[in-house]
Amino acid sequence: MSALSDIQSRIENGQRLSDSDALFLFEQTDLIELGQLANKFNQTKNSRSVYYNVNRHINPTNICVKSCKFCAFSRKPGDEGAYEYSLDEILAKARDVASQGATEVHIVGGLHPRWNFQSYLQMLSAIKDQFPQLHIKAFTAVEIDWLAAKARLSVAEALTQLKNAGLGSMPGGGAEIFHPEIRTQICDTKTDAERWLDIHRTAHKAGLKTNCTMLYGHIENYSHRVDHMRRLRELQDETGGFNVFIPLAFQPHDNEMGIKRYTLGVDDLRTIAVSRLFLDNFNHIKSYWIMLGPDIAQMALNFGANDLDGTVTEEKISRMAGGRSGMVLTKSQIHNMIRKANRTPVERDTLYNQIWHDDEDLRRSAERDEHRDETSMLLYKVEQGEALDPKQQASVAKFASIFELGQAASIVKKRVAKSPFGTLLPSYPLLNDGPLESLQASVDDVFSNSNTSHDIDPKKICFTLDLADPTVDCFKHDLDSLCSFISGANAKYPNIAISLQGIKSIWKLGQVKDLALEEVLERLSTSGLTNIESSLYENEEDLTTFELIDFHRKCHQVDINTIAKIEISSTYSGGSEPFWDQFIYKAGEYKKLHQETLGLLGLSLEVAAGSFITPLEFIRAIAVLRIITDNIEHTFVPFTKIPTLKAHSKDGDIGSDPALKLAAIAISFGGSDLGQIPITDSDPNRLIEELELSGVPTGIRNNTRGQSTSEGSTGLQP
Ligand code: V47
Ligand code: SF4
Repeated sequence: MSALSDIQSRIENGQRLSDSDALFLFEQTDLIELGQLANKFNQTKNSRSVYYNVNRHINPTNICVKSCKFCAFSRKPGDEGAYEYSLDEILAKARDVASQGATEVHIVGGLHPRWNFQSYLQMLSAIKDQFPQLHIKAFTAVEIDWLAAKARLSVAEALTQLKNAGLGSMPGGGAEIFHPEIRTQICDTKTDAERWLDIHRTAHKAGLKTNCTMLYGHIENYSHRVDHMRRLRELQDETGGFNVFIPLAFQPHDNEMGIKRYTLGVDDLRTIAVSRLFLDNFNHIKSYWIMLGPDIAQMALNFGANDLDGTVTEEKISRMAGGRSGMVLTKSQIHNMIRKANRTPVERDTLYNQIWHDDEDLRRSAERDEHRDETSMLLYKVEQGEALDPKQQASVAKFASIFELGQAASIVKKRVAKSPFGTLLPSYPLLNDGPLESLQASVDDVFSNSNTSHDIDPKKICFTLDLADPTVDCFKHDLDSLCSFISGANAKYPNIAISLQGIKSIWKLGQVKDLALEEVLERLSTSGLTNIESSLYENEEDLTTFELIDFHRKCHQVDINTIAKIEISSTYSGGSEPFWDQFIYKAGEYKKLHQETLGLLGLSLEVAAGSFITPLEFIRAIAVLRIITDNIEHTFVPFTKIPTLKAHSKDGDIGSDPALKLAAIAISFGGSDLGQIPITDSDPNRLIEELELSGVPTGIRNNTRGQSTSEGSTGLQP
């Protein structure tokens, strides 16, 4: 029995995981297998429900006597940016949120040197008096420790007084990483692990429920995370007082540790999944969208998390540390995220009592479950090499578990893609609206390496000429110049890879000269062109599927390979399903074309303009496409077109691009190629590093002359 199936059978028998099991899950388990286990375990506890609440965070002050090294939020009195709200300001925020139907205020802040215990009691009782409907979840164990010490009270006495003034429960902050090896390095003067746990023990004994957190993704390793979670599990065994566990993804701006990297998306999902399996005595695992970003937070709902926190207005702690999420999600945005993860939204209060759910959602969930046996059986057939008919394809697209889809897609990918890698292609966009000579000069520049902004072997670069790029003008109406540029470049640099992009534009090239498309393509082929792709700028919707397929067929007939774009669409209304039937039809047509011509290098998945497709649906579409087109080598997932939910990124920092978190996941679920990475405005090495750290072997596609074999997994060094 493999180590994983041993763990699986122990989980099924209700046995608890050991520290070494958890380490194994972190370090050695395939992402899909781990997710599947955690998802199943979560569903035994919470069925399909995903909880959220309507709340507001209030951070009354950022003035703090401590100087935790990871903290970008705190200021010393008088520092620029230091603030403290008056009681009236706090009440105004509470009023605002109460009027919007919130059920909770979440209050945490710095350890203010001058605020005394009485002022905290006053804050609680004023809020409770004016807004009795609000549950007050306030003050981390670190704040309680500080307040009690200042008031010369025992923790138990301080908690009793705070509870009497209106405290309803305690949030989970301040836990960071318990292990002294790490704690002494990141927050050495803060309440230590034993005391943090003891304060929560005391709160539980006083009848207060509390939450708990773990700050990960800085200098800790997996065994520190496991140690942290084991201590929480032990206390939960003792008291049962924890509501929920919340892994907090480290936000890397302005910290004293010199860390600049955001957590990896794959690591976020692993952490959620392992915590779900290891913390068997916790009912709830929170996918905190403020720190994960809404994209990963939504994915996490299939990896063991069953709570999205809340609508959260004005959260400053992660925001000041580079948190990329907008600070507010509306109720309907939260509903959409949950529904599009095939889950049922349930509004809860702080203590997880249900406030609202929709019977229609429950009905839809039950309907999905009814199809599960059928879709498992269908995907088993796919794994065995059988093709499904379109009706069966639609059934798996709509109802199969994302993990079974991903597993089947990975098996198909292994069978068809010549290399096991996730590949990408450094590209040099030829942007030129001047004379032909200057375009040739920019190719010369790259080959002579006089352009020093990259260190990539020019033979590995694909020169892209996108006829639909609005900034490129030179060849739009001039087939002769285009052909002479291509043949000139080929003569000078044998086997140079030129990718001509823009199907509608190539079509038009012929029309302005009254040439048949066949003739245009013949001339391009004769000049040495081997590769045509869809343009990222071009929306192909005014060409019919028949016309598009015919275009590709004609290219293949003159020995030009193509990459076709396939779009997944939906109406722009949150709850609606993607239009799977259309997608499946188009994918099937491309499959037939490739059977006939063998000319497709791959299909490139994109979201149609005006559609609302969430990352989970996009990942589903990757797997569906991989399964249907099981005769075509690549499923391209162009990195620059991965859809992300509304999220902010800090200017110019590729590390904060939410798509980076999704790239490795896309490859794990059947994508085989991340498309072209323009070396002029991003750094392909950064993406490769990200993928490799995520455990996805990655290579550069060797695209000289359109061949799509990839090589090596060692980045871009020649
Ligand atoms: O204790 C500080 C963390 C915590 C950073 O109980 C950082 O429902 C990431 O505890 N990157 C406060 N994290 C937030 C917190 C919390 C949040 C949401 C819900 C609940 C709950 C609790 O934030 C701190 C610290 O661990 N933190 N700086 C940072 N740069
Ligand atoms: Fe102060 Fe909390 Fe920041 Fe530490 S993490 S410096 S205790 S506000």
